Amino acid sequence: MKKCALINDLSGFGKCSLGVGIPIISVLGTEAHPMPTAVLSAQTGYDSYEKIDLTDSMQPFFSHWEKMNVSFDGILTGYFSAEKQIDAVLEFVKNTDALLLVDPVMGDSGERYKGFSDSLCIKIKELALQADIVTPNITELYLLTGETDITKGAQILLDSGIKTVVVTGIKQHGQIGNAVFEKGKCRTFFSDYSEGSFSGTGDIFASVIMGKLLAGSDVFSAVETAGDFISLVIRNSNAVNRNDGIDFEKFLYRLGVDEYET
Ligand code: PXL
Repeated sequence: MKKCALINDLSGFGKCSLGVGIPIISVLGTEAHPMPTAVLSAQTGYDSYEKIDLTDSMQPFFSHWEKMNVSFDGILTGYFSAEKQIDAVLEFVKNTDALLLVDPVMGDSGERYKGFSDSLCIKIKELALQADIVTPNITELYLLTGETDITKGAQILLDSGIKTVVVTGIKQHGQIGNAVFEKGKCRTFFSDYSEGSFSGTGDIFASVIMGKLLAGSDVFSAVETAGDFISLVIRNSNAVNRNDGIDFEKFLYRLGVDEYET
């Protein structure tokens, strides 16, 4: 089977990060290998949370993976809480030809998440510039490029050498779009929009894209599937608190690969 390293936190509540990445990559037919950046009682959007930081474990964990002689087809990164974590990842990705998808988790709805200092955002940008694909929302695109114009912001990232830029959460005419930019190409895929913004949708989006790409899809159909999946799940979720996340579990089977022999 193909292998994907998932570098992200594990949050007890808030259905996000590894909590969504592992099942989604798995249901799409790839082995998920988690490298936790932190363990939290709940994601940071809640009023309070407890956190165990795993910064100092990451480099030894990567070294151990190297000793095990494992190699990865994909590497998906998400939430980081310290610059040193990203230094460990930069070292790890140096010696791999895996597909690198960096979800530059920094903020949403015009605001940075708690704890995202200027220096952490600069380090996240350094990692993003090594990626094959990045999936910023509009807030993160601005934090990466200083641009509020989506096309101009995406172009800056393409010009820095990133092959594919997927800008998420573009609201237009009552729909929500995700725009794929590659050199000389731009296609936006719209899905039905339900009011609100929910924990973990960015993580679900990036995980579906990685899983679909490793299963052989092109990036355009991967983005279309990811957007339609999130739209379907939100319409069928009963979220009272945005921090709780959405009920992706009920629809995981829709992503499933059904071509295996029984
Ligand atoms: O879904 C993004 C995310 C991931 N991990 C943690 C977070 C957030 C957003 O707030 O707090 C811990």
